[in-house]
Amino acid sequence: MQSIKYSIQDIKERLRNSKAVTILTGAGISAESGVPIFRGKNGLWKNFRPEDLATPEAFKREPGLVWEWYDSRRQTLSRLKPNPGHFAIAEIEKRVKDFTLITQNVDGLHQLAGSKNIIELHGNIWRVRCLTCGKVAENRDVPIKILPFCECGGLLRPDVVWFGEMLSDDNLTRAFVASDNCDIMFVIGTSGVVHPAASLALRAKDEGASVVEINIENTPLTASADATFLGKAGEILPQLL
Ligand code: BV8
Ligand code: ZN
Repeated sequence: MQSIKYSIQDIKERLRNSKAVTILTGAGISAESGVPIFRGKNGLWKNFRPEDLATPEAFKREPGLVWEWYDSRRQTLSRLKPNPGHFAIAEIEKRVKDFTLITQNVDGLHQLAGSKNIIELHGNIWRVRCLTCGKVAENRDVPIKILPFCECGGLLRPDVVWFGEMLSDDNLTRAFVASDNCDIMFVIGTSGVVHPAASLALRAKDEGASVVEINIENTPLTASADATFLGKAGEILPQLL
């Protein structure tokens, strides 16, 4: 496997000599597990785009419709498993002194694959949060009763970050620290359009890290990456071990 300037061997060498490694993943790392990506042909659900439903306004207006979308994603996810790309990332974490995984995904597949130090920038689809008392709890009901309510009687929402919502300060700070202090950052399976996640690779680069992109196509991040490996994450990542 060859990127323009570097071979997998070169990257393996860099990885071996790195003290601090940060990995940023997007929906593409879960594609080979069968999880639909957001911005592909099958990114629509009942002709709705994620940007139409993953918003506080949509939930306020039609909580039932938004919960139907999340319930259908949870039902699909409950039958899916991590793929070799997730497992390779969990293995890299074991071999590196200082490792951080930053994921935009809400599917929980990195945890299932054994990753430990994970920053879930956009939350987790298996957690719910009460709009009244704020209680956050894990909820694995498949299907989930629509509409779901808290013991306090408050309406439950998915504990994810919607468009137009702030990411948690704590997660964002941890993600900035992990981007600023790594020797190498891998950016895997993300279209690089959603901010502030998309800016993390530029931060890492500005702080002197090597940025290695793994994607099946070029993205807005390709121009600033030191190396881009075009191909499936589930096939490329195991070659780094
Ligand atoms: C915020 C959780 C401050 C919910 C998600 C105009 C310009 C710039 C920014 C904005 C703008 N207008 C608004 C904004 C801000 C907005 C934003 O970035 N919008 C974008 C769409 C332009 N961001 C926000 O609102 C964020 N908050 O900014 O707060 C603020 C506050 C108030 C007002 C303004 C700002 C919150 C963003 C979080 C949204 N929540 N998800 C849920 O999942 O239900 S985002 C959603 O997109 C997912 O989390 C997903 O992970 C994420 C990013 O998408 P990707 O992961 O990259 O997935 P995608 O399908 O796009 O790409 C998949 C890639 O994989 C592709 O490149 C494909 O080639 C590749 N691939 C496929 N198969 C493989 C593969 N690669 C390797 N191997 C394979 N096998
Ligand atoms: Zn409550």
